[in-house]
Amino acid sequence: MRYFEKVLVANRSEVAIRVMRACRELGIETVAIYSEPDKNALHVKYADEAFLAGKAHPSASYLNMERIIDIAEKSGAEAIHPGYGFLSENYRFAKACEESGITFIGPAWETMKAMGSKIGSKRMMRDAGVPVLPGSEGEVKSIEDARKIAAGIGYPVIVKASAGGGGIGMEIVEDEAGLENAIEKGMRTAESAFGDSTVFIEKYLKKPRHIEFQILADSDGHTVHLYDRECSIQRRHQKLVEEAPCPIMTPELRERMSHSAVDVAKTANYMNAGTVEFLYADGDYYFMEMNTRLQVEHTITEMVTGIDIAKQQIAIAAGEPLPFEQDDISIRGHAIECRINAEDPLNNFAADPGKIVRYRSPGGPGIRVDSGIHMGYTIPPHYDSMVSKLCAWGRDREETISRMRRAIYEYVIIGIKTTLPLHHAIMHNRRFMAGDTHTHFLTEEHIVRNLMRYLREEEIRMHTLAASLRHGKEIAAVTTAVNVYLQKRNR
Ligand code: MV4
Repeated sequence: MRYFEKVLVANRSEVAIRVMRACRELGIETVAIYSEPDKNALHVKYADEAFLAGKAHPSASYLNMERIIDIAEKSGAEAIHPGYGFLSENYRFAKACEESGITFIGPAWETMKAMGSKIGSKRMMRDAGVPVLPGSEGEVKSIEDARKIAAGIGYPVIVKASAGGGGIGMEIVEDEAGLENAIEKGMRTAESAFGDSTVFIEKYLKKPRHIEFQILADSDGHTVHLYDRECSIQRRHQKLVEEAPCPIMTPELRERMSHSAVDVAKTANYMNAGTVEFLYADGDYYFMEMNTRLQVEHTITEMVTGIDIAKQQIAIAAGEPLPFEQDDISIRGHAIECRINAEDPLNNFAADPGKIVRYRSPGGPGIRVDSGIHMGYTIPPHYDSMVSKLCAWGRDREETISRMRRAIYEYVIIGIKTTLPLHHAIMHNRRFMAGDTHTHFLTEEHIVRNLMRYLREEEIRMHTLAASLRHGKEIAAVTTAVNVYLQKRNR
């Protein structure tokens, strides 16, 4: 089945390639768009056709709706896949596609709009019987109102922006004395970030886990889940490590949570691949939000279910019914994803774009690498720092961790600093090995502060070499830099 003749992929880097791979398997021609600094990027080379969308700034290129729709029309693409980030959750873009007679590979724009409001989606799901955290009934209208609600649910509480995302506008409140300030600060931040100052409050969970369910729903409303993922290991609301399934999942909890996840999708009239996010603490779970896009971490669900989620998205958008029932879907083994970012974990994760002077990608049993980089490639500084996703599959969690460690050992990226050393440390942390993670895992385990202690000389040498080669230092200077690092560690 071809579904479409030609699809435009409105994204860049690894996810653009991921989507084009699905198209190529389906015999669909691909159209890439690119910004000026991306003219030599891998996704441009991979596509059958590529068009310049505009200058480096996303608003001129990857967020330039008019231009993208124009390119789709000119190239004869019948559908647009938005990937993740950029326009993927922008209902105005989905609506504009529809109005131009182009299929947006995603849910109906009305669903995207409804799920974009945290207050609206929370209310909708509560009314449908899905567990949500106790809190304000919608928007906080006055400080008196907020005081009453907070006193009712008990401190600590959290102030959240309804239009929010990425933790922006979130304020934790320990007691009544801090409430007024937190609401004002949350409203101000939300207004400047989203142009919408609407905030709500709810009970704050101190160390929740982030557990999410992958959903697939076709245009007839046939909805299935593809099991769960654990995504608790993150830094400043950026996920770093994800795994499938969640290591603490039990058959009873999965029964309840998956049922809720499917209820969420059905309540939202959902069509497409999607993710239902929950917070979990002490045996209870609560609906957080629904992501209406293909997610970065879809790969690990593909590894344990054997289902190609990107291909399913395309089939669903073409109006095809899902080719399986819930009972046909099972999981086998365990998968982990490490996000490789061009960042220096030893320098507060400062972005470190630049030229890759040596590159060797891992391989062998159970390894999948989805990346947008290669030897000699220069990472432009204008975009997200995630450059590669290293995924491992094993028959059980232990084998998966050992394969991930082995793949990290094999992975050579020289010329930029990356999060590889951090992943080495996480994969050797005792609590991680025990599956004992939560949203404050990295800070509580002091992984970053103690990074040196986790690293073998080889990793430190590689990490140091990365920067040294980039700056064209002499070998003697590199050796000195390595020695400085090793001395620091041994202190
Ligand atoms: C929370 C919470 C605790 N209690 N809500 C962070 C981003 C946004 N999607 C929701 N977030 C949280 N909401 C209540 N009521 C803790 C977090 C949170 C978090 C959630 C998921 C993954 C990582 C996190 C890290 C810090 C805080």
